Amino acid sequence: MEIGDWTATPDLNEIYREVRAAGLESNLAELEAFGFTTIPNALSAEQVSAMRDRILEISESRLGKSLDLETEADHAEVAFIPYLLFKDPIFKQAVVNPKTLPLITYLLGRHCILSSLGCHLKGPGGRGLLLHSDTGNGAPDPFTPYSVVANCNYALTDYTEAAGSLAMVPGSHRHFRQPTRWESGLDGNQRYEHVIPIEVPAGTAIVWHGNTWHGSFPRKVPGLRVNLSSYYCREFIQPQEDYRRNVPEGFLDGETDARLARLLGADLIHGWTDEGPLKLYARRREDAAERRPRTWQS
Ligand SMILES: O=C(O)CCC(=O)C(=O)O
Ligand SMILES: [Fe+2]
Repeated sequence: MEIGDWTATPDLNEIYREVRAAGLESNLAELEAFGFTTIPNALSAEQVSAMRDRILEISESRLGKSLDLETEADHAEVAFIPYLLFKDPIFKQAVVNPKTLPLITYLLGRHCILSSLGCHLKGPGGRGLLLHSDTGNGAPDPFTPYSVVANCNYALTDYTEAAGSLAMVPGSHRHFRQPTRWESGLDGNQRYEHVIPIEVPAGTAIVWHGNTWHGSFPRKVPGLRVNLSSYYCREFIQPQEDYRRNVPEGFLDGETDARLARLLGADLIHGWTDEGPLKLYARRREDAAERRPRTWQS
């Protein structure tokens, strides 16, 4: 049908027309029905190899060791390589890709923002990345039917289950909760019965609703699985006023506990740059274990 300028759906009319014009209407149907969709050739072969090479260079310097895409055996498990956007102009192309952005805009609205751009670099071994919903990263159950976060995962190496591909649970965006620990396994007798591997060639993008349960399989062969995770969120997740970077010197003097500091963002994890999130998570756990009040990050 022709989409009019209907007053009941003012944003949606235009966003839907953009989805249709980009040839993504069946992807939108898949997203609605199953909570995810795959877009073949979202990146060209040149874009894939340029992004992958750059990520490998950045990872080598970050991890302090040399890495081999084809034969790597030492780098086990998953390392998150954060904060890629400003590392090379090529990464802009992933974030504003006309083959994926209309679907992200459909899920999160026109004023959505980039939340992070990183790589889950995976070598052989380990448990993989257990099933989870990205919405649950800060939101309690039950989740909302609409997406508050959404992900676009680019395969920069071929995805097969043995190579450590993305894992999905079709339809799980309608569970409105995180998987339990009995529902989150990927391997051996811990494997969740409804999980499927997303087996696609490099250059494919996989876009999913923030609620959808996903993870990635352990890699069973030598070499590296490289992805690029372009992760977006709705604008309202941001505080309205920016306190965190603007607390005046001395403002918290005399506060006897950390509550006010925390309200102003003292122990927020989001907002990381090159250091990535892991140290911040570890410090928050330590503070909780020792019941140590933290007044501001140093
Ligand atoms: O390893 C993967 O590709 C999955 C990464 C993931 O869970 C995410 O980007 O939210
Ligand atoms: Fe995730």
